[in-house]
Amino acid sequence: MTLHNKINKNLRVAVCGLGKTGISVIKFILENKLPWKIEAYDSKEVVDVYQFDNYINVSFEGFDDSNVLKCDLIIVSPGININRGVFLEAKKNNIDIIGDIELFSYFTDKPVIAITGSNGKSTVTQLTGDVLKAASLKVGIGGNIGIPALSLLDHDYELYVLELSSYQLETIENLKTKISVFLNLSEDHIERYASFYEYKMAKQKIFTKSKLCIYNQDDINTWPCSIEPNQKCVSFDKNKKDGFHLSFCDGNLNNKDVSFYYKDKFLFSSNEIKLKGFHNYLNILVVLNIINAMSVSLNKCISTIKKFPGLPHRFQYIKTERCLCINDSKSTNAASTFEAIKALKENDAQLHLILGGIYKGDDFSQVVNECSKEKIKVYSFGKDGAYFSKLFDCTYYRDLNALIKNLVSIVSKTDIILFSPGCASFDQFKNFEERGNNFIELIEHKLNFKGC
Ligand code: UMA
Ligand code: ADP
Repeated sequence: MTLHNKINKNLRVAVCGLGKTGISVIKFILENKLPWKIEAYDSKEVVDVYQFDNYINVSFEGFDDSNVLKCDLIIVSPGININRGVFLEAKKNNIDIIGDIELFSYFTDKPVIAITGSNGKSTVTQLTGDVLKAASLKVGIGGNIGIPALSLLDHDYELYVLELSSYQLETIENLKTKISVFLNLSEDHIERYASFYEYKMAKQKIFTKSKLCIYNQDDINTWPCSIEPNQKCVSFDKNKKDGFHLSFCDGNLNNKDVSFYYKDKFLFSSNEIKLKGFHNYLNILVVLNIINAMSVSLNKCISTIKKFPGLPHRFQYIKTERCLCINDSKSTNAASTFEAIKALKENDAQLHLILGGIYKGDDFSQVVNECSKEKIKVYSFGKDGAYFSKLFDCTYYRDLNALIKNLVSIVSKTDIILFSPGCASFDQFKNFEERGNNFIELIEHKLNFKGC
């Protein structure tokens, strides 16, 4: 009997990990009165779980607990690696291990649009949700973007747009999607995957049961690896003249004036939109392809695209009296820092790049190359700042405060400060949001803030 057919049975269920995901799983099971006996596990105390005290058993001793192996089903949070310890043992014993997205899939028959990739997921997820809302659809937006998918099921949505990480995709089997998008693939999460191939194959799972698979023509790793005859595939491609594409003034890829076309019909130009940077033009091409597949009015959607300011901490422009600053705190890998630099290339301004934090082991050689070619001044900070100081031959500061204090005395009005750390933030901050807000606060104080 498949797990999907067992959900109405009396199951003993272990919920492993009690962050946002685990809490949403427990809430969902209790609110929907599934006849399951819940045991909740985490490796540290989580006070949020006490709200369910009367209904579940809780342990904060980690997962290597013989009780986990006595369960019929294990529901893991995305941050937990299922290729070690008790989970390997559970697999040997044929105990089902799923995540919240798989559970979500059992309880909805509404269309799902799923987005994955190494970079750009949140931007594309949010913009897709926003344009479909503008087309009068009731859309639930969630997943890795920060709203657990199960929590969306309480609402009366007619469609879901989910951002899915490779961690979440590892544990899906049944999820059927109307559209799945694989944006791009670059080295990331090296600590979790034995190889780049393993990381790629986790992401490829997004296409398994998708009616329409959208992939990146310029990134072979995103091309669907195995497709059934009933599945359709469409690529997004800046040069796709028989679909949505970009046209560059003088044919120059880095030209500021970029036009969006559908076949030979002009749609809008980059001067009319708020999102900046070539990577964001690609993100918009993806959204246009989704709109087309959903058969909703292109005109209504285009006005939403034009107004979309982008998400905070993603290549976010901040104007100060002293110079332009860009908060790209969500950049946690080399690929996103590289895109940010590329996006600013056409400016003749002196660029000051700030990077550092916890280095995740990915390849920064392209960034190093670009910085030396473009005469970009680099400054590093944080736990692995000393490593970057050697790599870029640049000055290292222990923290952002000291770094900005020094930078203030150097920058002139035409310069640009780019805060694109390329690293995880947990050495000195709770998350990338706190890191970005700290950057904004510092420049607000020291450079006279004028607005975003
Ligand atoms: N835990 C353990 N042992 C472990 C790992 C975790 O006990 O080995 C416990 C922690 O003590 C904590 C809980 O598990 O109490 C946290 O679980 P989690 O790390 O899965 O985090 P959640 O709060 O459930 O948030 C998750 C996603 N986190 C991760 O994938 C790491 C969130 O993405 C997501 O927004 C949320 O579900 C809702 O879907 C964050 C993220 O960093 C933003 N994602 C990665 C990324 O974008 O690069 C993939
Ligand atoms: P994700 O959810 O995949 O982390 P975000 O939209 O939050 O993606 O953006 C994360 C980082 O990647 C930011 O620094 C942003 O400027 C950059 N970025 C956004 N879109 C792309 C893209 N298509 N290619 C490369 N980098 C991108």
